[in-house]
Amino acid sequence: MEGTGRTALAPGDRELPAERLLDAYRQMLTIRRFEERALDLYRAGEMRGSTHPYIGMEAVAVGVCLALEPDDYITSTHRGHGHTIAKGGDVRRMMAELLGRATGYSGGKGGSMHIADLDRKMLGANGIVGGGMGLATGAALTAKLQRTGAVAVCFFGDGALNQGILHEVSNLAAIWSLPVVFVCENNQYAMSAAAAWTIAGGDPAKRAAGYGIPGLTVDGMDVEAVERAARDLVDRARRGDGPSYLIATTYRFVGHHAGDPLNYRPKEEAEEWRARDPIRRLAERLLARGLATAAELAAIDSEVLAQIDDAVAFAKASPPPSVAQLLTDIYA
Ligand SMILES: Cc1ncc(C[n+]2csc(CCOP(=O)(O)OP(=O)(O)O)c2C)c(N)n1
Ligand SMILES: [Mg+2]
Repeated sequence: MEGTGRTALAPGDRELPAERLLDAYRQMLTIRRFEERALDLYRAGEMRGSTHPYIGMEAVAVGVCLALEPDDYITSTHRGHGHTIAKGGDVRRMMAELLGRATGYSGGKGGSMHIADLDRKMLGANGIVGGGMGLATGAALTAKLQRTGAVAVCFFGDGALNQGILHEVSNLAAIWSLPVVFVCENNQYAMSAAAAWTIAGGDPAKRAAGYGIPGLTVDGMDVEAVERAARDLVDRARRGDGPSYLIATTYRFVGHHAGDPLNYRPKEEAEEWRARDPIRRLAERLLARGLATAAELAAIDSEVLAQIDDAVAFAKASPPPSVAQLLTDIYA
């Protein structure tokens, strides 16, 4: 797998068992419904601070996390809800954090971009573009020195591809052969800047060659393809063969953040990507392969909606942080 290239596997190779695919479907739907509800709450004025929805990109977080073990680390971005849910995070505590309640992941004082779940080795969303890169590489160094066998995955966006720290960590991870996979979610835009205007050298996977590590590009709208590509790279890292790049080609169906007027990209482009909706695509495959019935998928949808309702009710019933908590957990 040295050098760069596209994932060579044909669909149908190394298929996941039905129950894991159904789990993937449920998780992607949980992310979608969580984000839709967060947008509703924002528009209703019930949420202070903005949020960056992961709608459209669900197959990336879920596909990669399907290839991970519970003790593997992930680092996240400002668009972190999908990563947290895919790593097994608690939607009640997430929703409580968004609504500024004391039961939230950061005691209700951090909001959307300050959600971490150390028990699940989810090392945190991050408001700093590229901010997870050093953390993931450090976690990989820890795993290597302590010989735990864990792998770290660093999720980041196409905008973060051009942050200087990526060069530093790629070089360090390569010379020390660290177990880290750098997963770029290339959703074509960094805020309103199109990736095509900002990324030099064309295919970003080729950049991996500069460090002598593999760089793959995968269809980020296909959860099975993402899982297969991620598994190859994660297994390789776990064997001690070092870091790699995975560039997942994807799209956010909605604005950069909840208040984005979305006036910078063609409607037709968005429609083309919507036609590749990763959740509908998996549903169609499950039905076509006889792995689920329409009624079973509808039941999952209802269960997911009930879970989100429950999370909102939990959050709304929780108190805001108390005055006594005002000066706890802060560093400045
Ligand atoms: C170091 C830094 N620079 C700039 C910003 C402002 N900012 C927030 S999100 C964003 C775009 C990030 O784009 P990308 O990495 O492609 O992720 P996406 O939003 O598309 O998921 C920018 C420039 C920031 N938060 N941190
Ligand atoms: Mg982007």
